[in-house]
Amino acid sequence: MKTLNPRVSGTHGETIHAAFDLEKVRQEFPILDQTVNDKPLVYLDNAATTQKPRQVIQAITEFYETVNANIHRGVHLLSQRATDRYERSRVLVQKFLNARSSREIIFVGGTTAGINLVAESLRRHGISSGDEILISGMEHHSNIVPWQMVCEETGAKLRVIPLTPKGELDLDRLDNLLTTKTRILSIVHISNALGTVSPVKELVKAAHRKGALVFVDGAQSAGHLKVDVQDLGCDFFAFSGHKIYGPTGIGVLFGKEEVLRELPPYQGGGDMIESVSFEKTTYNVLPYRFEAGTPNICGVIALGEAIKFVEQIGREFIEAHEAMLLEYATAAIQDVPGIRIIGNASKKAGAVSFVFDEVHAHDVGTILDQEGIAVRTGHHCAQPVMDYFGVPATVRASFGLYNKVSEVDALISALHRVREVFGL
Ligand code: 7TS
Repeated sequence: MKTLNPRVSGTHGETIHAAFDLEKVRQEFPILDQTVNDKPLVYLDNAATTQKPRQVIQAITEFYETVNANIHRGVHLLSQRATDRYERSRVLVQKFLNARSSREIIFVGGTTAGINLVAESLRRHGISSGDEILISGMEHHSNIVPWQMVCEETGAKLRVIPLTPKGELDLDRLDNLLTTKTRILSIVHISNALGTVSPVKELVKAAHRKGALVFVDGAQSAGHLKVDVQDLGCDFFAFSGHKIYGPTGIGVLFGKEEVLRELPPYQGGGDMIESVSFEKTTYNVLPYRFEAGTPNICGVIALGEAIKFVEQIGREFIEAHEAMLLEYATAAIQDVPGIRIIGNASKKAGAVSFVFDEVHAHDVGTILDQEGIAVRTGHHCAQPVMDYFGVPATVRASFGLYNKVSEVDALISALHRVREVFGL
């Protein structure tokens, strides 16, 4: 087994340990304390979903044991309590993203739901055959398909910022792709397949100069970097609760108030109306206009707990800790003969993707699982990325705030086991 890279431990490890007791944090995640195939669980599939700390799990139990009621409609105490907690979470999210107003925070099912909401609402607002929608070559399918659907229906054109061999956006092509025809640029903040961090702020400026809106897919960034939507300048930003230590089925769509005000509602139903008659219905104010029906009340409250948890640790710490793990893992993986890292962008976060040229990613994943190591293998819902790099699938190790250097060491020794099994 490889030992800790002294340069990495010297620069980052000491500061991190001084600021923070990793073992104590790990104890907050009951699921981590178990064996898989008789080996200690090493969970390196955080880009797919993160594990949940006790305070999130307890918030869910407590909600159903002591609070459960519908919101915004009851005068009774439980309903008021549920409404208070739900709305308190909205303010937590607002602060978490540094949005100007809590009216800009819409609770949705997740990142996918947020993208679909904006795509469909923009379509109704009027996208036509002369318009263009710009995405990039490293989008998750969730940030491709909804826009394709809009294009199919309206005749608008989908354009794509290509990648470079390092797995970065080819910004030399931007001038040709981003024009006054572009209605919206929808761009991933951190690629789930490559770990590449997009230069979002520069892209927002360029898009706004052409009069285009900007949607940032923050599924992989919200739990890893400090996100400030005012600083980024984007019009929309979406993330999923389950990727920032909260539950599944809940996520957030941020939209600038002046932009949201112009957009028609996405779904009709309860809570999104001001008054309904058969002749005319008027819609509620923001953000309720975009929250039709009984929402995931418990999910919103538990997401608020996840945000508190992340803030207690501090996103600066999380970012530095994960950067250390990524740097260490990248160096160690590169040293394993027969392995090739896919995506070598100068700015990466959270994840490292790689292939053995002679072993299919799924076989690697199976052997790693036998060693107790959970990674994701496949196309990561980013098939165009796989096509660009000419691989059917990659193995992806992705990090969370609770991962340790010794877990990366366990991954590396399991990769040597793959070589043994396949006689490489
Ligand atoms: N965008 C990006 C960049 C993602 O990584 C994901 C999920 C989504 C959107 C969709 O998020 P959802 O919560 O609405 O499903 N990514 C992954 C992944 O990499 N492995 O499993 C899910």
